Amino acid sequence: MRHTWRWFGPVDKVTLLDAKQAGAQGIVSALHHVPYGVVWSPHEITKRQDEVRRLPDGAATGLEWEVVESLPVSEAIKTQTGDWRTHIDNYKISMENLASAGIAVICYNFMPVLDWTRTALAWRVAHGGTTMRFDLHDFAAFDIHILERRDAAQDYAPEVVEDAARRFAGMDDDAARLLARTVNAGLPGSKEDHSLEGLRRQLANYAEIGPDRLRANLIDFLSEVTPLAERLELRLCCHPDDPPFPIMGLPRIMSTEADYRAALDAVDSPANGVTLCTGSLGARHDNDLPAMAERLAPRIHFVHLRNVRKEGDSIPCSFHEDEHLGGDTDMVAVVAALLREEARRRAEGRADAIIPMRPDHGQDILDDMKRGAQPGYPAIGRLKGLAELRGVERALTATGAFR
Ligand code: CS2
Ligand code: MN
Repeated sequence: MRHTWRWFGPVDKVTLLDAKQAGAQGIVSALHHVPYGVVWSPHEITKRQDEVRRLPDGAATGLEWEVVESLPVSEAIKTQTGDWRTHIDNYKISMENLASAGIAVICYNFMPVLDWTRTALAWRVAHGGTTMRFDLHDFAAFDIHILERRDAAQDYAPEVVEDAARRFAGMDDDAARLLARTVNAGLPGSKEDHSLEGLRRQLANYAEIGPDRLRANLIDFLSEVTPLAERLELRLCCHPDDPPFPIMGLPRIMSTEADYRAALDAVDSPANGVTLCTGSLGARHDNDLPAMAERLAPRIHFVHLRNVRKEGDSIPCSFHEDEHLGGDTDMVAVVAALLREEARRRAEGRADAIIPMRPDHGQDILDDMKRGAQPGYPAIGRLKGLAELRGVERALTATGAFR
């Protein structure tokens, strides 16, 4: 596998040299400052490539921008409203510009309104570090009592509703505000409006859009962009929903293997592929990650390796982000499945025989707490994850045990 590292650009508190020292071979990045729906110009793309290649003092990093994460799909495209046709045209132009710049792997997601959602960004772990957590009861407290979404209570089991009321009653204004901010956080540049009112407005856009309609919109989008991707030899890869179940009454269509199968079969092209994110998908007990890695393998273009520990087998459930080799997913089995796929691709002489992966998220450990990096993207926590994953890969390869 190719060991990549997400870098948020020059604003990232974790530097390219940090990434190098952590063992990164390539960089995953995006133009977070470009608003959704707007073309990524050749100039902006080249600028980011240069930023990855050279430090401010001119020294070479030896790193290249290898994967785009994400080329965002706008809300207009997801809902097929407003300027959505222009946004699709712009998406295609961005794809052409990326292909001309020599970047071939493009990750995106089709989550309505919010990217990943958590209720705590710095939940204390027994070892004294912190990690991100999704607590279903806190989330219900937010949904029912802070957001005050109509009929929200119907979406939770009675005991969750009861406990959510108790928790909300015990929150002062600051705690309620912090919870709202955390739920509504998103990635840099992912949203312009982080207010509760803004969130309510965006949710209202989905009043008439259920999962079938959203899936149809995804397939329309893929039908538009995939033929071009194929021509340009680009690999599009959809990231799963995180968490992988409906929240806030929003439709979710990328949460299970069946969801992926539907999207892959609807537009049956090698350019239409998967970002296998074991952490996102791992928050459902019915997602068997090693089996999914095996069965989806030919269309996996990008891999996020991280692990979550679920609290119970309900869907939805609470979970937290565990160490990369901890948690509920058998990471060794996942890596073995990916190595088998790489071996098959090598045998077929495929150009994409090396699959890019990155350690997705890390716990905040040691000096991470002092640095204040992007939530989920600390230097040392990810370094540790990558080191462990490289060890697994090396051991499986050296012994041939992955076969
Ligand atoms: C990422 C996602 O930080 C993360 O959890 O894996 O946010 C991912 O970048 C997007 O969903 C991809 O479009
Ligand atoms: Mn991910």
